[in-house]
Amino acid sequence: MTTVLTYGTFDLLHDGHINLLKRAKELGDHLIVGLSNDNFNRLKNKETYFSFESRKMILESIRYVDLVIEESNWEQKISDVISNKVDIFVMGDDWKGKFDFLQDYCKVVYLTRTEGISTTKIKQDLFKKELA
Ligand code: C2G
Repeated sequence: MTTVLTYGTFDLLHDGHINLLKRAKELGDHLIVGLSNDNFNRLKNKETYFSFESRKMILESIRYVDLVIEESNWEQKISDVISNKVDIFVMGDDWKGKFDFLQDYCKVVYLTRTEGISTTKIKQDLFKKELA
């Protein structure tokens, strides 16, 4: 069995997130998502609309996702890779190079981001609509 691991906030879920999860799953048989908890999002300067519990429930309903674990800090990736026997670590290429240190433990793959969509863009577009 090939286990794949990725991380993210996955707030206001959109097709860019799904494209990433779909392609990550296609690299193996078992996809684990490290979901940023509310505290860690504050560390990442990310204001989320949905709580960790809501974002977790939403992710667990996606056919590509087999397990959701909690992401609470920047330092947990090596132990997550080891304890979950991860074969492939995947992130969108906005993170290209940032996680190459994991190559000592598993394959590292950066997938192209989906253009034209982001949680920030959704919020900005909705705000503009509100003003119109
Ligand atoms: N993504 C994408 N295309 C988009 C938007 C996001 O492929 N248009 C990908 C990102 O590259 C990331 C994943 O979807 O791989 C989740 O994106 P975010 O929720 O924004 O995650 P991020 O805040 O980048 O968290 O420790 C790593 C961090 O937790 C990554």
